[in-house]
Amino acid sequence: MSLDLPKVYPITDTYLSGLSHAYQVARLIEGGASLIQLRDKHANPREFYREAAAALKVARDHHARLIINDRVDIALALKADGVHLGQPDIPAEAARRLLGKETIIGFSTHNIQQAKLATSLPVDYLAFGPVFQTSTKEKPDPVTGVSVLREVVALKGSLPLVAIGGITFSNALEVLEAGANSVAVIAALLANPAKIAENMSKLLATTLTLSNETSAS
Ligand code: TZP
Ligand code: MG
Repeated sequence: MSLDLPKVYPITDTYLSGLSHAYQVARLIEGGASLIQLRDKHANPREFYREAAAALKVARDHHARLIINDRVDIALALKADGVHLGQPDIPAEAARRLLGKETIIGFSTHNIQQAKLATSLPVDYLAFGPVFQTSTKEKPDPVTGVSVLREVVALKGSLPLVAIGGITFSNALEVLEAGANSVAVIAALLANPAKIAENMSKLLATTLTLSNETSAS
């Protein structure tokens, strides 16, 4: 069955927020998040494992799902809800063999060709971007804009699609109206660490104004 993605898919960032993954997860859940990705490009595997274990406990206590960025080993060891793979990570087929069919696998794509190839992979959702300019990712791929996102919407078939990169309160609706099933967001939710729950709930509320026609697709 196709994965039912929430309209807003927050991703943690300890550098930007200055907060532990577990604390960010708690605040995001307080704001209404039900699916959260843990992303850490700086911690070593041992630290990331320890932080992810603590964050997973918070998520489990609140029936939210946690996806681990990059690290299939950590997702497997902790029995997390899923893993998010990038282009340089281990192949989706290998991750699927290790994790089994129930675990969510997401896959990042940055251009039309990658998105096309990804439609035949054993993954549960595609991420596409950066749709807009982002300062959060080091060495991001070129900005795609909403028009290329629309082309991906047209080719992806029934695979759920997450738009990522520079998504804010001002452009989230445009991206969802273009046909993305969800928006993955870092800076707009975490840059003000005192307002994570508030911003999460505001962004979710923004997406509720989507027309039924768009949100049913
Ligand atoms: N992949 C493409 S853009 C991006 C990632 C991880 C960063 C998104 O962060 P922000 O702050 O929402 O632009
Ligand atoms: Mg990655």
